[in-house]
Amino acid sequence: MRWTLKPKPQVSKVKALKKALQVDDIIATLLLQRGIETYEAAKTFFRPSFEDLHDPFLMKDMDKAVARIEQAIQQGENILVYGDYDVDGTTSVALMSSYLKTRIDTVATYIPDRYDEGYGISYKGIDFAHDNEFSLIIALDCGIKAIDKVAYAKEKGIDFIICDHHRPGDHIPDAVAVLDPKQDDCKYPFKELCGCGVGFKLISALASKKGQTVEDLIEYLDLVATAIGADIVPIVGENRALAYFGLQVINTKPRPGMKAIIAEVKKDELTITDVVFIIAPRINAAGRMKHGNHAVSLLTETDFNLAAEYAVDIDQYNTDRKETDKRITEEALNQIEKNNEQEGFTTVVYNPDWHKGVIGIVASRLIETYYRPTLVFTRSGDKLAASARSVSGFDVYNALEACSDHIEQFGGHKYAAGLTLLPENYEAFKSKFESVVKETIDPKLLTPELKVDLEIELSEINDKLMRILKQFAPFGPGNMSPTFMTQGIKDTGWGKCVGEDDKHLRFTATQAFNDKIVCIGFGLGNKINLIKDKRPFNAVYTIDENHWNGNISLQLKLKDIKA
Ligand SMILES: [Mn+2]
Repeated sequence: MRWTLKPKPQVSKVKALKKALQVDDIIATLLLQRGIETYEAAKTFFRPSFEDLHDPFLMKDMDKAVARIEQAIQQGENILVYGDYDVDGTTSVALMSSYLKTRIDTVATYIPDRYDEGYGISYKGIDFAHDNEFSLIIALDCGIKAIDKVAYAKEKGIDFIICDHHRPGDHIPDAVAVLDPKQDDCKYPFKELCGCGVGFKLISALASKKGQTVEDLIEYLDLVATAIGADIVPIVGENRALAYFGLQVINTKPRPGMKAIIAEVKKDELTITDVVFIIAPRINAAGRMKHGNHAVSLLTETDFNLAAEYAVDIDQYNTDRKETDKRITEEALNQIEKNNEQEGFTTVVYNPDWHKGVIGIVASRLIETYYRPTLVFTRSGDKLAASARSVSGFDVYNALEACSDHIEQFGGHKYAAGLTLLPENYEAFKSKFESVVKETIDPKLLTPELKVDLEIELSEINDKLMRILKQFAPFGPGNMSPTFMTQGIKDTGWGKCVGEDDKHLRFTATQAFNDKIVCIGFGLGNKINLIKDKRPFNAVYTIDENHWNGNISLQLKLKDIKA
């Protein structure tokens, strides 16, 4: 791993912030690195408030969206809430449909089938709407590129409202309203909402017309926080407040479906990391292994006993998903070896039989072995479909755009995208993608980077520091858990490998005479030689609390060590 120390802020700025906040160098530095320079900014950071949320009507087309929905409610129209099958999509649909049902009965939901219909708005979905006399479709977490489909719906007399956060193409669909803060001409002050976040802005706008405030919509924030975690959007600005209050809902008063998912988790307080690793994979498993409708049913169920039954099914889908992605990852790794493709700038693998629901997860797993932009293809009807994942700092969406001659359709973000192409174009695409990445990637991006906020001494670690660091949460992109580096650490002599296959490393570290602290290094068992014989080494870590037998002690969670 490549350790990079973040630049230190100007000394004068550190001094000023220390004085304004009455904090020490470490805290002032960490805050400045996160762009927090004043007392006011620090107050917003440490005390998230509903006042941090922007007026929803600053978003382009919000007034049109609200007017059209109010009209539908007044005239008793049938409204179809349509969303993607992943966590962001299904939470968005759960949020929008349950809010609308407080206003009107004639609301239904539609999640496309991942295999039969694929990503985004489908003709089948529009035909369903037409056959069942829906006159308004609200699309969430998809739709920004659905120009033909929105036109098709219009011919059939069906209006569209689009709530999306994916990057727009050159043209936008001819919908009644297109809410997507990533449009260049949308002046909304925060561009990094997830799809569910855009949906939340829409229900906030609708509620405000009824004299309600955001505080009246708190019950929906467990969904928004889950989508923020799952969609890996930056947890800064408005997302920080939404995630903060959403976690409070998850931890105190989650909706029955959410409560059913976390019933078995033995933890006092769930964090965004828990949302990402416990809640999100289960919700996602429905769309991957069965159908996204099951996730919506779970998240909108008001009866806990029924929700608990749904949760059992969802848990089974998740177990199936785990087995499937493990097997396919092994097959993909074998394919890379067999074809002698360990070198090069990209990983591109294909097998017609691979399960389409897990190819994105497999792409992420392959990056753990071969750290480079990765595409995993499978067959989808008479085309090939792929999930793309990238390495930190490299924009895979742009790379795909440069290969668009060989591609039928593509869409997504900087680090994750999807595409389809014709089987006869696969080889040409594969070599083009390799050459595009080779020409455009900065070679240093091909070694994983470990970003370090600050170098400190072990003697500077204490309960007071930990108390303040905890208030930096919720953590996520844009506000990662503070990561420190200390040089010249030694093991006190009892360091050992622990866990299955001696995978992990555990020892007590000391730097000077009295500063002893327990260290745990997950996956670092193979580095035991570095700490033997009390040789000095350097470590990168986060500071963590260890709860044991009612006692709380500090420990270092190691990310890497070097001689
Ligand atoms: Mn999304």
